[in-house]
Parts: sequence; C-alpha cells; structure tokens
Amino acid sequence: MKLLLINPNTSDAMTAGIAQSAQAVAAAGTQIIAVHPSFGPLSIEGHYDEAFAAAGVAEQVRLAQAQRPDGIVIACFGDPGLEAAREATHAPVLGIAEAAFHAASMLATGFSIVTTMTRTCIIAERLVQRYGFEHQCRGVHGTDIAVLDLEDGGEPLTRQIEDVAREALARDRSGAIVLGCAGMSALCHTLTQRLGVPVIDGVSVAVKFAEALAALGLGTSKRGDYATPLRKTYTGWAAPLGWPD
Ligand code: 2AL
Repeated sequence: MKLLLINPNTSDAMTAGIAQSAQAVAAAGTQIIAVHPSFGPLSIEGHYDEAFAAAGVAEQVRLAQAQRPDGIVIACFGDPGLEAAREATHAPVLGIAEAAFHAASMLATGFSIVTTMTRTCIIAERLVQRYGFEHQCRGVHGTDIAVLDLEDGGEPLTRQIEDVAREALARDRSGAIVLGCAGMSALCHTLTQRLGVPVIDGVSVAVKFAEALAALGLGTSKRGDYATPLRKTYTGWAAPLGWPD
C-alpha cells in the first residue's frame, strides 16, 4: 500500500528524518511517499506557523490526489490541517498527536507529553482537550529545544529530553511518555530503553494505525462534515488548489 507522509513544515532534513522513522516501522509492502508543503515555515512552533502549515497540508493532499494514497499521515504534533485533509480524501488520515494519545491511553492509565518550546505546551493542552484526553494526559512539559535544533540530535539534547521526561513521570505519576514533536522520532528507541516505560512516537504509531485501517478497508466517512469539499473558485496564490479541478 501507499502512505502519504506529510511533514507540515518545509525542512528537507526533517522530512527525510521522519520518512526514515516511518520506513523503519512500515510493513514490507508499504511505500512511504514523504512530502512537505511548497511554502510555509521551516518549523512549526506557534499559531501563526500553524496557520500556514495547515494550508500547506491541504496543498499536499490536493497535489497527491492523482496518486490515490491508501492512507495519509500528518507528521507535526499540532496536527495542522487534519480535518481539511479528511474532507479531501476517502483514505484514513492520521495526525501524530491524535494517534499518539490513543496509543498512550491503551498502554497506561496516564501519560505525559514532552515537547519542544514551552510556549507550545498550551497548544498541546488545547489539543488534548479537543480530542477528549483530559483524563489520560497528566501533564505537558516543554524542553525549550527549538524544533530545528532536533535535527542535529546528539547526546546533550537526548539527555535534556530524558531529564524532562523523568521528572514528568514522577511529578505527573504517569506510565508513559508521548513525544511532542515529529523531530523527536529518532530518539524514541533510546528514550524507551533509558526510561523503562512506553515512549510513544506519533509518527510510528500513526503509520501503523494508517496501515491497519487501510488494510481493514476503513476510510474517512463522507457523511457529514468530512464530506468532499464543495466545488468553488479559489483566488490568488491558492487558485490552483480549489476543489475539484
Ligand atoms: C512540531 C513538529 O512536530 N514539527 C514542527 O515543525 N513542530 N511540534 C512542536 N511541538 O514543536
């Protein structure tokens, strides 16, 4: 099957890293098509960034229409453009935050999120509320690591995330850690070994959920608000992205 993996930011390096994480867990017969928007922020760390990222996700879903992907994964922790993507396809669409919350809730009664800049903690808290995981998510913790600094990785950075996660587990009395950024994907294995609890990388679980739903023949409902977008004219730079041709 074909999975479209959208990195909503425009970093080539991060897109390649996320693709590697996805490929590592994908089934033998799964082809990962990794893309990022043609415009927008290099990293997503606030509401302004997210506004452009959501449009970028819609652009990529629109452009990939001809390839008929069996599933779509949106690989940024704010799940930008998730519902727009669901309108625009019959395939299942997974956001990494929503997928990670579901996975964590099946593995522990409570989980903590460890994310990047502290200002994004509020965005993650609101996402938890929107998806209805207030009873399972016991805390959201920032590391004040910028998203693009995750590209370099390295032991000091891993240690910094590990220390915040360790404190979160103790303070929140949590049983699992959710990584609050797609750029943390490559650290999941090391952190799992060091922390001794399930560490959930949303990219990995979203890929496996997308595979499972697609294999079961389950796709996005076209009844109600996820129905195909209404035909209309788009203007300005978005003119080629109106629905349908
Ligand atoms: C993210 C993410 O996953 N990708 C990105 O650019 N920003 N999330 C975050 N909390 O900073």
